[in-house]
Amino acid sequence: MITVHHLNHSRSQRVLWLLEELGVPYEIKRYEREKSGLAPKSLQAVHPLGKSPVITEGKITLAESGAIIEYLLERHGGTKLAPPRDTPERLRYMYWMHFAEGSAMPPLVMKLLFDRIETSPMPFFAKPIARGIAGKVKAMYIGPTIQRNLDFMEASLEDGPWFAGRAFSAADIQMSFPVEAAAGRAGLDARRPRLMDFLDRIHARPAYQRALERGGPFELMS
Ligand SMILES: N[C@@H](CCC(=O)N[C@@H](CS)C(=O)NCC(=O)O)C(=O)O
Repeated sequence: MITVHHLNHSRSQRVLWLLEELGVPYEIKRYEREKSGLAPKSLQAVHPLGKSPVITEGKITLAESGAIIEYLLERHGGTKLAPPRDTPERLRYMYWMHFAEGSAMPPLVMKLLFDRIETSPMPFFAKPIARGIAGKVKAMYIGPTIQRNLDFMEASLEDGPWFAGRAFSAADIQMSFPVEAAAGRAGLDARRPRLMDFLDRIHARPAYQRALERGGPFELMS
């Protein structure tokens, strides 16, 4: 049996969704974020990095959502949710599978952290310095990088309704997290209609809704 070590409001929602799309049975072990937003220490007993998602199946323990998705497709997916090898769609699929965590998420996580620096309580004399530095990093690097990524993602959906092209694939599941995060905390809105339509279409999928029912509330931190 597959166990998904599921942290509330987190990337492990994608794994639940994938398993629902595949129709593969699984159980959930739940972990609640601490006040700080960090995962509880108990997750480190499952995997040394203590991040979610992690899955266990028999003797296998696997972290990192991209690796988990590839593993689950190889072992339980058959030919589902990945375009055939040696096709242009497969190359697009690979690209977006890696882009999600390699390029899209880092500036979105940086934005979350630097936004917090700006609003965190601190001694009055430190405030202008901390806010000044945070504002500069956001203006020089984080904001423009997020906007360029979003423009690129929006343009790529011109070639097909899904990230790998005409067919829905696991790349859409992997890309859902940065798109949801950008809508939640980085200004993604109706000015990028293809990405907003992507969100509407994934939210309407029965497997997405089943995963929400099993996983519980899913709101990305701001
Ligand atoms: N690149 C990793 C990122 C894992 C990660 O940072 N997960 C977050 C949840 S969205 C987490 O566990 N945060 C709590 C913490 O860092 O303590 C993946 O895709 O699995």
